Amino acid sequence: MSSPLSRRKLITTGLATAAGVSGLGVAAVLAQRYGLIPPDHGGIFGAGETLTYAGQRLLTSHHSLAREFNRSEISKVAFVNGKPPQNEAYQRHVAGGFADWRLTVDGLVARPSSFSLADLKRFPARSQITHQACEEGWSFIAEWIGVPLSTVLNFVGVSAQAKYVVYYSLDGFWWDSIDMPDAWHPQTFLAYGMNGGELPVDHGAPVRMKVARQLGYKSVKYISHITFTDSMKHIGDGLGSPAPAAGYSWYAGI
Ligand SMILES: Nc1nc2c(c(=O)[nH]1)N[C@H]1C(S)=C(S)[C@@H](COP(=O)(O)O)O[C@H]1N2
Ligand SMILES: [Mo]
Repeated sequence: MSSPLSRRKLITTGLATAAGVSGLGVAAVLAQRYGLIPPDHGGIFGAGETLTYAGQRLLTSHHSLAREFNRSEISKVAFVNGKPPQNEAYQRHVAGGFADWRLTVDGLVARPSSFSLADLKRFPARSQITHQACEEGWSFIAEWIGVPLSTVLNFVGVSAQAKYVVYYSLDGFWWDSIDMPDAWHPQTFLAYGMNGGELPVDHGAPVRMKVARQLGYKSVKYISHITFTDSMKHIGDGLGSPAPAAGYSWYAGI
């Protein structure tokens, strides 16, 4: 077995060669060998997306943490992107304090489940004070309180075949997906609290995904359904997220 260092060097050289000398096709071959093809690998930017994603996954630890801050560093103003769901169902949830809201978890799991907000709050709570950055250029630091997605993964018994977690907003429009390393990552949360209080409606009440190591658009608000799959082919347009169609990457690591 080669040492991690030489393997890393080999991979670095391989990726550099792929990018610079022999064209991006080699990167795809390398990524294919390691099973690191992102869902948005097609099209004119696809080779670049594959290079970024495979490079990240091969060269950086799956467990490296996003920086955490002190309470005194929490931003005075937390920006908001997008509007709460405009449908009547959501208005009813808000009026009823989310008592009837449920999070459905299905797909490649041993125990498909449905959680109320109270169910989620019975799991051990965790918090993180991290930076949220939007692709539009603004960012803020906030405290997010919730249950690590890994806790739910263990509870539902996610299958070894699962490659992606797909999550949907109850606005019926926003959705996204992440790979299993980010799903198991200790800073990937189902967040139901913010800055010491309940998660505000503007920030995704009752529950949002919080993916600390990727851009804000991966942190979908108003989550109501999570599913596990081994392929993105038949989900949405097959690209893993609405982001690629809008010119952004599926893998938005920061
Ligand atoms: N359901 C839903 N989720 C969403 C959005 C949205 O408009 N609707 N905006 C996304 C984008 S682009 C960003 S940057 C963050 C912003 O989160 P915030 O409004 O809590 O700052 O949420 C993401 N999740
Ligand atoms: Mo964003």
